[in-house]
Amino acid sequence: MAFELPALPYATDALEPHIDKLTMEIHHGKHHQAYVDNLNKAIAGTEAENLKIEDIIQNISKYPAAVRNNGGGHFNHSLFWSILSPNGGGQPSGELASAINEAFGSVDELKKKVSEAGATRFGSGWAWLIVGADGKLQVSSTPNQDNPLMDVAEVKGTPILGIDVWEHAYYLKYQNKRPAYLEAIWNVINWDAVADRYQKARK
Ligand code: MN3
Repeated sequence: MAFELPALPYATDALEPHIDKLTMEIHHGKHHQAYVDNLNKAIAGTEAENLKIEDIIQNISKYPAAVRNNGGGHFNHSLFWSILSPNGGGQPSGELASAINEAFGSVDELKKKVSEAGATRFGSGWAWLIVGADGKLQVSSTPNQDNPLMDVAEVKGTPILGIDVWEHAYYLKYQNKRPAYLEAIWNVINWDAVADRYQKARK
């Protein structure tokens, strides 16, 4: 069974002005589609065709680079679309808010740490908020299309929020100003979706 591009849960112009329509069209329709297509090509005729993407990701060291790059790309972007929303922004609540306050002192401090992780990632990659093996929240970043669920990750955990800092995620609107993109994106973060992933990661 081949992997498929998930539909966006909102229109491509819904995240304007923070993320522009053309960026969303190309990012979802071309970049993510290419990761899906190339992942399917890379696993064609192998037993990985019958696995869930999470199962492949967690054992990524057993696979060739094409599966790591494109499987990571598919997993990461699927997560990314799901934690953005035109009704996003604001503040997290409930248990997630308590956990953030405990780990970072405040939501503002968490945002600062994630933005810093993204801004200082040289080249292409991702900034993450993860639930570690100890159940605690942590900020990390990964290069290329790696992620914290991979067995090769330097800092391992279950990602509950991920921010794409590849130039294709922001260049049309923000050009070289990655920090401006990282500031704006908090206006469209879907904290309910992040809280949902937090609850699942803790089980
Ligand atoms: Mn991307």
